[in-house]
Amino acid sequence: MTKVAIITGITGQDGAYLAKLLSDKGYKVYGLLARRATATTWRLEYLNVLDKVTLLEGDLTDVTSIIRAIEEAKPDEFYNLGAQSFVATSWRQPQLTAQSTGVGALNCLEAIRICNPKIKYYQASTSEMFGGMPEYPIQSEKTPFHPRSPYGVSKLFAHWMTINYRESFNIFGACGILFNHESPLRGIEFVTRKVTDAVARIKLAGQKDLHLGNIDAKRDWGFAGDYVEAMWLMLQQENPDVYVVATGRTTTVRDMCKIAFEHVGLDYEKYVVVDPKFYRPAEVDLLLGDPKKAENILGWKAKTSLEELITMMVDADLKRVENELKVK
Ligand code: NDP
Ligand code: GDR
Repeated sequence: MTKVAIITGITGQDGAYLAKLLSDKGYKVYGLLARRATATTWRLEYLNVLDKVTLLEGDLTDVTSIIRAIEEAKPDEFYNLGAQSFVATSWRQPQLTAQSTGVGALNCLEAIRICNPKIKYYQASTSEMFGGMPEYPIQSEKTPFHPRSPYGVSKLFAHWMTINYRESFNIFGACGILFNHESPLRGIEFVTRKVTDAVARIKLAGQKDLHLGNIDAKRDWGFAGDYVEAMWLMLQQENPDVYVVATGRTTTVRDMCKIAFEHVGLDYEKYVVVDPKFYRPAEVDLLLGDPKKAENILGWKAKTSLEELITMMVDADLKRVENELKVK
């Protein structure tokens, strides 16, 4: 029997990779498409998966639209990847973030409870829930939470709601606490892609410098293509659970810049300008995940090194900039 999945956030980075993974596995894939003034399906096109998915209009803040989508798709699995996911924006639009990132998850769980409580639910939880407190330099499923942004607080609400719906209504709700993961499909506002795009523009298109915020922050960066596999594995287990998904290696933004610039033969120190405009009201200084549980129980391991990831992203951005210059 063909399995059916709904993905919220299908137009985002992870949504596109997951849509590809599931459709390659033979799933019928539906995606919730939030109404926007301009098309947002470029990532699905990039991975050649747009014509293999069915998009249903809906918004996480409108529970009736989620109920409609479930009634139409009749899914076995529901992956809630939709969110206002940019941490910096969450201070400027805290209520929107709480509604889509936090209450949005509750809306999905309610829709499942009402329509069919047997649907398996995946919640996109995040390492931002830990807040990078100095007393916990390595974070695992047992580390206490201390979110440091409206985004992190909203995600923690969604995380606990998932566990609460499991305990209250026996819904199969799994939470993946994913650490940062990137790809050539990463939004341009996130630091890795901001850097790889700038490297390409400095190399090929005369960009002079790159303004960044806190370059001493440390992140555990992996490849999104590897991480969506872990999401799927969590819903194939007998019981729902919480898993940290990470590489187990942490690197400063500064050293990530070094890798990116060196790939095109440039010295990052000549171009990177520290600009307080990009500092955050509260910073998460250090994220480093312990992925042992995911390794032992899911059999999952990150396959792509940071060097492979960043050079893959720089190469993709070099191609994009070359194509832009050809059109001009
Ligand atoms: P993106 O920002 O790339 O994608 C977010 C998606 O959510 C987009 O498709 C966006 O639609 C959609 N969306 C936003 N608001 C709504 C809404 N109100 N109703 C319906 N859809 C909405 O995020 P990623 O793909 O990087 O991340 C996927 C999920 O995983 C997110 O929940 C994120 O918070 C979480 N996460 C991500 C990590 C990472 O490092 N990437 C790490 C840990 C967790 P549109 O395109 O129309 O704006
Ligand atoms: P993050 O990712 O906040 O960890 O959230 P981001 O790439 O935005 O920032 C990572 C670190 O880099 C520092 N930084 C900058 N960040 C941005 N965006 N722009 C800059 O100019 C800049 N300069 C320094 C930041 O301060 C931060 O320390 C991502 C998102 O995908 C979340 O949705 C997800 O939950 C977490 O990862 C895990």
